[in-house]
Amino acid sequence: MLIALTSLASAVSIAGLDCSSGAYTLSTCEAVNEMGASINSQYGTTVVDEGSANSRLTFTWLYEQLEDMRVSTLESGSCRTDGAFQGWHAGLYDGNGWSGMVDFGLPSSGTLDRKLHLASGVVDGVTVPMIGDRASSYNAKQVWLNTFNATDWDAGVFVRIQGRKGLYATLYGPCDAGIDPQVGFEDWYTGDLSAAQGRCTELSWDFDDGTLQGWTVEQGSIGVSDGTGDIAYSAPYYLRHQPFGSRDTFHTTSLVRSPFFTIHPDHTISAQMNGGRAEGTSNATSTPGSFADLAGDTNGATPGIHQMGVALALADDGWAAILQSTLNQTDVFELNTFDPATIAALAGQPVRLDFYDSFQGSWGWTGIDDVALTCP
Ligand SMILES: [Ca+2]
Ligand SMILES: [Ca+2]
Repeated sequence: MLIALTSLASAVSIAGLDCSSGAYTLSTCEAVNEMGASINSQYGTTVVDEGSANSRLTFTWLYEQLEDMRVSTLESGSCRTDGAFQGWHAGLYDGNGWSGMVDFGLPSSGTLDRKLHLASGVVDGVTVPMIGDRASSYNAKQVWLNTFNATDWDAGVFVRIQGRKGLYATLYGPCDAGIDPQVGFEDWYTGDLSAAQGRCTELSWDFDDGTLQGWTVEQGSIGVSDGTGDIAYSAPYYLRHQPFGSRDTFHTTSLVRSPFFTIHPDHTISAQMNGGRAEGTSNATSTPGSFADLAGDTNGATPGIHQMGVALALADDGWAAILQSTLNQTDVFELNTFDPATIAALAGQPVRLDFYDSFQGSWGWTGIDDVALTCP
């Protein structure tokens, strides 16, 4: 009876790796087992099987590929120094596109551009235009690298199952701030990413879902506003001093930061701005080189620069350029654009936007909306 049960079990399939055996890196092993189960479930029959005649359709092969990637990119510190990834993303592709699941249960799907080796897609109903826009490959090594922005990646392997159908199994996460995943994954990928790097990718934030859309409030009193108290706001939500009633009076210096992104020489970077000029009713009288040059609060007696604006911050936090309203003192928005030559000179660099306010007084507030990187 015991023999019969054992042979029956091995004849059906082997469900996965024994992650507790000590032979595997636990996080990678568990991710591979979960991905294999998810892919089998999505396909509707067993394709990832330790007993498969195709060695690439086994848990062991997937583990070896993804562990090699983890060690050579994450543990080596070329992408991230603590060796960890955030989660997994796995699914199926065919001649028309791809669909899969993210580890925490989000469905994803999209299309493939086989000529450009680019993938676009939708995750949980939200269009993710950046998937593969900077890099996406299924090269001879059968690896797939997507870079979403200047820090976030999704990378792993794909395997043909039959005809034009196949599976993909990837890990995802961020590189350390300031490390471009296209650089961090270069040695593992062993391919030319320059063509993908040459593509201009549009990106924008309108805050119209009432959230910061990935921007972070570091300090101070700027938040997402629905325009309450501001008579002529042009859109449902934007970023502004909160609450509006205290807009011209004393506050701790405010700083709100965008996610990192990488500049392309063809990018135009602009923002709709309303409220006061750089110094309320006046234009800027000095140029801060970084956030550290600002006063800690808006009291005129506090040492440092008192000003409002949007700075283009480099990975070392230095400010390469500043966008400030010079025509305003109005609730109506106007479009302000960074100097194109300054943007072109920063091509390839990971940067982010710092929206700051260390000024108080008449028109002592500024609002921003529709912050956008556009391409020709
Ligand atoms: Ca808006
Ligand atoms: Ca202010």
